[in-house]
This record gives sequence, C-alpha cells and structure tokens, in this order.
Amino acid sequence: MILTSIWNLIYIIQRSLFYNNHGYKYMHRNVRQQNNISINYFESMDQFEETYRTFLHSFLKNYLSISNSRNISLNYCPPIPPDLRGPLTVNEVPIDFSLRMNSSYHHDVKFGGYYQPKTCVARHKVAIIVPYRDRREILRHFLFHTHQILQRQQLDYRIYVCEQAFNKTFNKGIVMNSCFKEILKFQPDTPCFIMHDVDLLLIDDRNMYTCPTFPRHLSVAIDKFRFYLPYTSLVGGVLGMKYFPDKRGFSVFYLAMRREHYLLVNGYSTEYWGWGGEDDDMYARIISKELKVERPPASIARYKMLKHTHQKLNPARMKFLRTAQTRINSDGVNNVKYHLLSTSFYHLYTHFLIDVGEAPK
Ligand code: NGS
Repeated sequence: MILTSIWNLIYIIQRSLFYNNHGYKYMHRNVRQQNNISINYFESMDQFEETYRTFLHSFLKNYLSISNSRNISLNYCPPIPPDLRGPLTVNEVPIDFSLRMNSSYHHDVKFGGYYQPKTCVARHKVAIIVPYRDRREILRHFLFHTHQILQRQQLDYRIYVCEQAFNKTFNKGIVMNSCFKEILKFQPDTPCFIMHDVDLLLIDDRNMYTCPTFPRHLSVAIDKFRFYLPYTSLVGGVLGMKYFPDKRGFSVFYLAMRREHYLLVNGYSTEYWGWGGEDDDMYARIISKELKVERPPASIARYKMLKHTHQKLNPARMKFLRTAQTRINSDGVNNVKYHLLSTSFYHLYTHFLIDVGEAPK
C-alpha cells in the first residue's frame, strides 16, 4: 500500500510537471523539437507510464484477489450453527419493511439478497429459487422471515425471486428451469438449489437448507395439512437439489453435467400450465433416474402456509402425469423456451423477470 501511494505521488507530480491544457501530444511535439535529451526523457516517460500501469494493474489484481478471498484466514463455520433457536413463531411484517428499498431489518444482507457469514467460512453455498407472480404481501412476509433464518444457519446464500411476467397462465416448470439456467450464467459455481414456494414459512430453523446427497424434500409438515405429509410422493413446497459444477465451466453445461440431480432429471416438465401436477411429475423423474427423496424428520421440517388466492386449476394435469416418465428427456431444462426480460438487484433479492410464453390453445 505504502509503495503504491509513493508511486502514485511520483506519477501525479510527473503529470503535473509535463502535462498542460494542450494535453500530452502537444507537449511531446514541442519538447521533441527542442533537443534530443528531451526525446529520451519522454521515451523514458512512456516507459514510466507503462511500468506504472503494469504495477498498478498487478497491484489491483492482487488486492482484489486478497479482498475477495477474505475468508481464507477464517475457519469453517461449526457443523451445527450455534445460534439456531428451534421452533419459531411467525412475526407480523413491520409496516416500514419495504420490499424494494434498502431494508434496515436485514442490514447484514448484501445487495441482491446475498449473505455470507462474517466470522467463519460457510460450509454450504445455496441458491434459493422462489417462483413468483403477483403476491406482493406474501413475498414481503417470506423475505422478512426467511432471511433471518438463513443467516442463523450460517449459509452462503442468495435469494432469487423468479417472476413470471404478464398476467397469463402460470407455468412453474418453465419459471424454475429458466431461473436455474440464469443462475448458472450468473454464478456458475452454485452447488445447491432450494426450490421454495413463496407462501411457505419455515417455523423451525433446525431444518437446514443445505446441499443434500439426494434430492431432499424439506416441507414435510405443513400447518395446512395438520403437520402430516399428505402423500409420500409429494415433493412440492420446498425441494433441495444438489448441483456439481464442472471445473470447465458453463460451456459444458449440457454435456458434462448430466450426473447431477437437476440436469439428470432434466429439471421440471414445462407442460403444466396452471395449478397442480408439476411437482408430482418431478417425483416421477427423480424415481425413474434411480434417485431417492430424502426427508428431514417431520418434527423439525415444519412450515406455516400463508393464505392466498389459488391459481387456476390445470384440467390437463392428470393427462400429463400419466406420461411423465416418457417425456423426461424431451421436456425440461434442456429445451425450455423463455425470454429473460430483466435482471434487477434489490436489497433482499435478485430478481429475474421471465416471459414464459403462452399456454397452447
Ligand atoms: C396435489 C397436487 C400437487 C400439489 C399437492 C399439494 O393434489 O401438485 O396437491 O398442494 N397434484 C395434482 O394436482 C396432480 S398444496 O395444497 O400444498 O398447494 O403440490
């Protein structure tokens, strides 16, 4: 730092001595005409500038790499986060809690809804995918509540709100798949995805949002179902899936990463327009690829479901469910069609606005 400051100072003095209002070229020409010594001097000035630039560049590179890897000297966070509280009550959202403005309620969360523990290196890096449309109050509640928990779980996480644009029939499968692809463009090293319905609030922070060995269904016990799992093949609500990034990066996304869960099952089916069925279809995919579904104990995997108006039921969902296994390789993340309309960064979330097209007539 000191060396660079001295170097900067010399550079500024040099510039103020030899640069005037006419700029560098003007000075260069005039002094050239005067004598050869000056020419040599300016040649050395060029060298000086070049050396300065190289030095500054290398300094910035090193400085940035040191500041980015600030955690190198820190230890890993403990396997069991010390601040977990167990069962939680759901608090009202304060009136001044704003969805888009900087929130004073989660001051440790960085722009874009990103967090990493300050005092230790997170053991788990997680992307939370929240498919969304038109439930502003519910989203407020979800963000207010969930950020607190994920911080206590000492995760390195980012919340992505993936919004379907326009007031057309909802297609959760396309929203999930497109969001998954956009996240991998944005953060190619994301190892773990949690697909999270916006209306579910976790009410026991021991239910860790970590990367599972198998796909993990996290919302086992929901108040709406009196805290019982309605049927064993249910994987809707909150589902975690592991992603093993390939060292060679995003360019091999479709080729070399089939071994990991989301791509192995080809993501969600894109055929379900309206409410219901896409999660049951996902279960068929998981099972047919010989993966298991893990579940944490119902005593901690507890959720409160926020009340909201329901979407239009999909009358064709049973028809598609019957052919779920035959469509795995031809319908999913490998051929999802969408347009990303915008990417925005708010204090508490990264926002993708997605045009999924229209349901076939
Ligand atoms: C089933 C739906 C699932 C849904 C589950 C729970 O009936 O998509 O209810 O829904 N399957 C079909 O319709 C084929 S919930 O009450 O939690 O919104 O996830």
